[in-house]
Amino acid sequence: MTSPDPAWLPASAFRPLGSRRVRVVGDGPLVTTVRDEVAAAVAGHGGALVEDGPVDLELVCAGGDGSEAFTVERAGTTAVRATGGAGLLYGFHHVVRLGEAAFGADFPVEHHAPRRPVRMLDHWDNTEVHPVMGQVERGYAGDSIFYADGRVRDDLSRVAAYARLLGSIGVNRVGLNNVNVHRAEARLLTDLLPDVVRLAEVFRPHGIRVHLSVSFAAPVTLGGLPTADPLDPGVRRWWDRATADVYAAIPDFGGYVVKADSEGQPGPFAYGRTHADGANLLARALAPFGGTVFWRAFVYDHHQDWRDRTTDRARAAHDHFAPLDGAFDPNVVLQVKYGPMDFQAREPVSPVIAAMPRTRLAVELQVTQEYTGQQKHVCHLVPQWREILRFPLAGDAVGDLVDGVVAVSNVGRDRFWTGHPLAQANLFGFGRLAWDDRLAPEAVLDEWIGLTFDDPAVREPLHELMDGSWHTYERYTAPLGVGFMVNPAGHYGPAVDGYEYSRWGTYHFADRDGVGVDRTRATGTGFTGQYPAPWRDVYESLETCPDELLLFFHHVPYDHVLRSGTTVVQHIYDTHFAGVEEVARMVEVWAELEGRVPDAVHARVEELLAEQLRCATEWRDQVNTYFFRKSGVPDARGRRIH
Ligand code: GCV
Repeated sequence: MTSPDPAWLPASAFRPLGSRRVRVVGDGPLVTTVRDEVAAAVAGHGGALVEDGPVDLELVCAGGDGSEAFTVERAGTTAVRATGGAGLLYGFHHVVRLGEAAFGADFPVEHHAPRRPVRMLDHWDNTEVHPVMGQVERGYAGDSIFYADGRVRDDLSRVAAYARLLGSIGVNRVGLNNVNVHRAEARLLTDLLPDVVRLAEVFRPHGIRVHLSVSFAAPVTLGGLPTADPLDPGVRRWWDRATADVYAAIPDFGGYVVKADSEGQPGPFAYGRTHADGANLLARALAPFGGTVFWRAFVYDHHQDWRDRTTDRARAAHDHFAPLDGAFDPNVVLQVKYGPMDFQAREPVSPVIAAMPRTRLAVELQVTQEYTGQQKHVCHLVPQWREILRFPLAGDAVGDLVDGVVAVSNVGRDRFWTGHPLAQANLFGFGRLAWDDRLAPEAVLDEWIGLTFDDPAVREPLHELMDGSWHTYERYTAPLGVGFMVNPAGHYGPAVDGYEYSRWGTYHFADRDGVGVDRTRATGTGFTGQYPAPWRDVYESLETCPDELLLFFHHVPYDHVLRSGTTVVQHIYDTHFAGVEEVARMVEVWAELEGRVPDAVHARVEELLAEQLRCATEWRDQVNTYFFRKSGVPDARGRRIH
């Protein structure tokens, strides 16, 4: 096969509509986008965008009410109907995804609507390269597609392709800069605003509103005021004015994203104020314009003393935020990481999501694979997100308790956009699940494969390679939910004790007798008490705690017998051997795909799988050796441990 375009389009590469005749009815900017999309999809394939006469596909927008819903049916003609431009756009992309199935047998009217209004990607992009965090913090796909040399790039063609992709999967908000806001990036709010206007223009035609991450200290650092106290009238005036200026330039600006009092970022605590005081300050500046503040709940003590077993980082978000339920303005969305720690391959769902019924919430996922192989490893995360979003936390599932799903994006200027070409499936799958978390992960992956590769014979091997890859990753890394064990420097590769005596609050407490963190109410940090019934008791008890989370909640001896019937230490050995074998099998499966996928894609994935196998082997050997040395317990099957 020939090499792909150097800028290989992300998934859903807009399959053409072939020789179909299509009519688009309606007015408005997003209807214009649909017309442009249709024109591009039929051009050169014998199809046509027509005004009259018989058609194969009719796309009708009956109004301009902002609705994102649409209906689709087929009775001789395929018809998509919406009352808002966004609905029509989503309906059009739905038909593209259906492909031939949209034009086969007749089918009755189907109603489609997103399950929640907020579907957002946050970019941790810096406008310039920072010595410690690079240009994209936790970015594994090259430089930022937005910025170069401290400003927005002149050539935004990649951003245009990206916006188109996001529109096609239903993402409707984008955060344009890193939540860690440094001096340079803070200026996006003020003198770099004309640059932000250009980005907003590129996203707007795809139904996407842009957001800026702002520094809580901006009134001081940008405005020269003596304080950023949220109750100070001068501070309030500063935010009101800055916000009005943004809306004068970008009338559909989405609002702010704020990381406050977290990992060194400034916040209301410095003034003895609460996070509700801080969030409401910004919310009130945004409210007259219909803007929203996304206030992150990732607040914890990052200068912890490892000797102190009573401080538990997992407790922090709930301790800080649950007492504030009901105190936030209606245009505040509290953005909560899915787990109580930090985007690990396995964590329980954050109890904050059940604790704040009077607060608008969004759950935050990580598409960028910081702790899941950094886009060097195949780790298809859609099954994890599905599990999180459908987890029955408080009667209702997590997805039903939140207004929004937010994720950290994984794209950059890499030839394949996501470093690992198969990591595009995570980006695509995020959008699809954010739209409807009841979709089956295999079905979502199947859509991605169909939209991305030409040869139908790749489907089965790709499913074999990707469907279970999150579990594979989990098997060869930190065991039984204990988390971390990564290199502190970059979070890639094993360092079992890397974080053990650090200030970050991420410990496993392994000694000669056992391992795990006691978070019970009876003898530990009491974290289990933050959960509603039944989870507070399910997690509290050794008998009922699920195996995969055992070491997150309990410190147990190595010979503790899991619900699966095997001991903890034997489970560690078994899963680590199995994980590496599974990666070796991935290498074989991929080898069979040579010639069936574009050569450059094949070469890149082949190279990365070799690295995944090397790294998984290193994980296996370090973890197994570590626990063998600590416990002195040999592998029951006599395999080689170093
Ligand atoms: C952007 C983790 C990451 C940081 C990230 C932080 C956050 O700690 O390592 O890179 O900061 O989470 O979510 O704010």
